[in-house]
Amino acid sequence: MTDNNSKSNREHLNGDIEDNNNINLIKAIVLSIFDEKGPTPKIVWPSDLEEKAGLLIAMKTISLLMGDSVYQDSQGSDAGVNYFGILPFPDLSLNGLTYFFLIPDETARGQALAATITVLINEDDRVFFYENMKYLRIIIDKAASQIQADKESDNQEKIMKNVRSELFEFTKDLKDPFSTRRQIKVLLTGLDKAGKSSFLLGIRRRYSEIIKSLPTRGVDRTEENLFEEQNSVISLWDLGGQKQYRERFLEQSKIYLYNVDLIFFFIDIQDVERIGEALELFRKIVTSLIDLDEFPPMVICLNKFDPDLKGSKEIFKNLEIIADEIEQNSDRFLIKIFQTSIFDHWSLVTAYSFGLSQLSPNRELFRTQLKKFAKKTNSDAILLLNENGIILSNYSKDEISQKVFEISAPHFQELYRTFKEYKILKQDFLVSSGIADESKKIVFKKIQVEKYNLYLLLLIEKSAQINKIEKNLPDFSKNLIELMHAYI
Ligand SMILES: Nc1nc2c(ncn2[C@@H]2O[C@H](COP(=O)(O)OP(=O)(O)OP(=O)(O)O)[C@@H](O)[C@H]2O)c(=O)[nH]1
Ligand SMILES: [Mg+2]
Repeated sequence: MTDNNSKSNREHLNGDIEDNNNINLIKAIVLSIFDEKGPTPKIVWPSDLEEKAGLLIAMKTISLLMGDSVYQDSQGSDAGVNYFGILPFPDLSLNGLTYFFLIPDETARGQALAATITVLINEDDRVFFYENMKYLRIIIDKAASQIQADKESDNQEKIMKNVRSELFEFTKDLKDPFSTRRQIKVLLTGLDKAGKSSFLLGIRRRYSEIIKSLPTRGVDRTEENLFEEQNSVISLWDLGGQKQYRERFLEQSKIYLYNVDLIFFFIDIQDVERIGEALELFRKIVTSLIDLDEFPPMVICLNKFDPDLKGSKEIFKNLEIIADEIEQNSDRFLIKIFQTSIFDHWSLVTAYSFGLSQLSPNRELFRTQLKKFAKKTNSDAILLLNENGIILSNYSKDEISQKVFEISAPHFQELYRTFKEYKILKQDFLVSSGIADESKKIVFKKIQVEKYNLYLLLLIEKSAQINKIEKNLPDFSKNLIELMHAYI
């Protein structure tokens, strides 16, 4: 960022907005609407943004929203259309945060117009989006709701002007809007012996170390890399649960809980006597978080739910009591409860992946892409996995297919791993002969999305042709490329 640069930019603005230190951060704001002329940049700031650039932004964002099927099927009432995504615009050297929504309009096909609001910054500054997602979402969401509610398109100009001043106001107050890497803090907490450290070893398939592992002293910090190259550093803080460490953690909750992005809380459900103590710790953490005004998503692992306990009535009753208690205490948080065990690798993967996916601002866009692909390939359910078997995104048509999938997917992944290990796999996919009611099959397929090695699991009709998948794969992979760059 040279002085020269900022000067010319200031002239650009023509006194349009107030001068401030971060004037360079937000480069453009565009409201695009799909009208009779196609994707159109309706309200554009700065006013002298190149016409070509405006068009490119409108085309790219709207086409991702509409694809070809999602919008047509929506009939104007698809509640799933409100979502955010981060998209690179390499031709403009910009990165955009886009909100996708529909504007009700009786005269339009499907009774709605597809629309996007895109805020653009230099591609080098993209961490700004990730770091400030929470606030940016509120500002942009509000503007979109106003546009949706407003019958007069004349007011759009005013609404967009407001967004602009709110965004500028917001960036003015930031200490370091130009930091280069997003720092993500993930905590694993719970009583001692709840199984936190074993969970992490299990996820990493370091089973032989589990029996040797000792109680954690203080904090054990490691990093998670979903991909070889990523924009963020994900730090996992495995907090020792013994009394002395627990107390220090609660006393210095500011240090531990400040700016936390995600919490995994572990309860040993076999240790019936200490369940009360575990819940008390949970309540204390929730209170501290509220005091600090931090509301991270929380994943609760009801742990040591080993496969041989699945029939136990007593355990089931306990699980229900714990779930009720947790939900009562945390209505201001996004909470998801999982039953986990180190003897059920998939249970670890599901809980862990759910948590990590909460960190991706593009999770809704990924799901939309999977949904589209599912329609085109007649799939009931799809999972997208990274190289380590972490689930990046999933979609299922209904609960039954999700269940069938949950039961069969892990076996598949295991089979694929084994076959690959022994190099007896000739092609890059595996197909089951028939599962559940024999009318479905599962396809496990390796896909290459630029430098990323990914895996797809699809639950499809037994009669479905594999070439239907092959045919639609290039488009699907192409759409994923840019989302992958911005996954985390
Ligand atoms: N049966 C069963 N045992 C488990 C499971 N997970 C962990 N364990 C055992 O529970 C004990 C404690 O596990 P850790 O992972 O060290 O527990 P922790 O929560 O990290 O404990 P602290 O570091 O002291 O806070 C070990 O003996 C593990 O082998 C599980 O899912 N099922
Ligand atoms: Mg530990």
